[in-house]
Parts: sequence; C-alpha cells; structure tokens
Amino acid sequence: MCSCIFLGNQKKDIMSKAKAQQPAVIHKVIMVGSGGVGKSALTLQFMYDEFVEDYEPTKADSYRKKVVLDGEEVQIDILDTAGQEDYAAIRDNYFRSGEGFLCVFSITEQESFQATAEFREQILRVKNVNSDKSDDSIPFLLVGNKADLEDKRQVPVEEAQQRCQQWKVPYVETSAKTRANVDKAFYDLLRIMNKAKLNPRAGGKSNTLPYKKSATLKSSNVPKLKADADEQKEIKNQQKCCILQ
Ligand SMILES: Nc1nc2c(ncn2[C@@H]2O[C@H](COP(=O)(O)OP(=O)(O)OP(=O)(O)O)[C@@H](O)[C@H]2O)c(=O)[nH]1
Ligand SMILES: [Mg+2]
Repeated sequence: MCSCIFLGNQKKDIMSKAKAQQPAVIHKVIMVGSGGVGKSALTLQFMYDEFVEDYEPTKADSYRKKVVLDGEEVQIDILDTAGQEDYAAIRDNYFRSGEGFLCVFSITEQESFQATAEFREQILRVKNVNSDKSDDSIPFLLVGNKADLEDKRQVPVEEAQQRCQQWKVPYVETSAKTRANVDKAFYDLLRIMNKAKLNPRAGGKSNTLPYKKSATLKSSNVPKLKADADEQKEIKNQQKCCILQ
C-alpha cells in the first residue's frame, strides 16, 4: 500500500514535470488595418510599453513574446503588416499564415472603419471560409484605436458595436498612446485562439501554416523576426549605453 502511494506521488511528479517541459503553445497573431491607424503603435506598446509618436509606415515586422495566459505560458508571434496600399499585393500570404487577427481602425477616421469590412472579406477568402459576414470561425477582434482622441471621434461606439454583432466578434477600444485596453485586446484574442485550438470546428483550421513553413510564402516576403522581447530590450539597453558613453 505504501509503495502504491509512493508510485502515485512519483507519477504526479513525472506528469507535472512533463507538463512544465512542454513547449509553450504558439499563437500567430496578425495586425491588419489601414495605414496610420496605429497597428505598429499598439504592437510596440504591448511588446515594450513604449509609445512611438513618429509615423513610419510598416512593410512587415514580426515580434515574439512569451506571456502567461490564465496561468499557462503561451508564446505570441505577432506579424505587424502594412496598411499602405502599396503593399496590398503581399497581404494574401500573410493572412494565410495567421491564426488570429486584430483588425484595427482609428475612431478618428471613418474611412479606416469602412476599410475593416474589406480586410475581413480578404481574410475569410484567403482562409477559404464562407464569406458570409456572420461566420465566426476565424479568431478575430475589431479594435477601435486612438480612443484618447475623443474630441476627434468620427466613428460612434454604437456603429462599431453593430458591425461586431453582425460579424459575431468582440469590439475593444484602445489607445496605444495611454496604453488603455492594449493588453485586453491582445489577451482577449489569445483566449479566443486558445478556445479555437481546443475546438477546431470553431476556428484554428488546418489551413493556418506557420510563417516560415508556408509553402506559398516566398522567402523574400517573410519578415525578419525583430527579436524576442528580452533580446530586444537588451539590444536597446546596449544602444542606450553606447549613446551615453
Ligand atoms: N493619439 C494617438 N496617436 C496614435 C495612437 N496610435 C497610433 N498613433 C499615432 O498614429 C500614427 C500612425 O501610427 P502607426 O502605428 O505607425 O500606424 P500603422 O497602422 O502601423 O500604419 P502602417 O504601418 O502604415 O500600416 C503615429 O504617429 C502614431 O504615433 C493612439 O492610440 N493615439
Ligand atoms: Mg505600421
């Protein structure tokens, strides 16, 4: 009997060690939306707690960070895509490689809100999902950014919420400047992605290829990983030291 208890404890020990050694689940998130709405600002705020005032149009940048989501460590790979029309042609490949989408518009620009419908259609088409707008099988979150600029608001909250009801997706208003709801937007999407992976019918379809293994993704189109968050911080510190010296 004694040995049974011993074996039982040993088994528990082995199982918890095995769990601890399991590689973190990887969630591939794509930032989409028109140029200048704040996709990069949100990404950089989430990654490094920094707000970038300057506007430098993105071509494509990727980031990686480990986060604890409801007690479990997961890895988030973020692909920050270009909103500028010049890069529209390479979007299909990026969208194909994504598992979850943060679709961003600026609450100060009605046009950017209208454009979210086109981005959603493109995502559903690339993912071979019925382009019926109420399909909720792809993890997707609509983000109204620049919420700190309330006096310049052009998109009423109700209008955005109405669209989300139609699409059956959540709506979050953020400010990359004040950091309001930035974590919430990313974590809420990660939760939806987690659920989708546990229940593949509700998303996480097999046509989501990892960025670098996607057969259709030309190597010239694969964005270089900027760096892990820690690595990047260290590089920044080193740069700061260089400036001070
Ligand atoms: N006030 C305010 N400004 C913001 C916010 N988010 C971004 N901006 C500013 O808006 C401009 C564009 O932001 P970006 O993050 O570069 O926009 P983007 O969506 O990445 O643009 P593309 O890379 O061209 O697709 C920058 O000057 C940012 O500082 C915000 O929440 N509030
Ligand atoms: Mg950008």
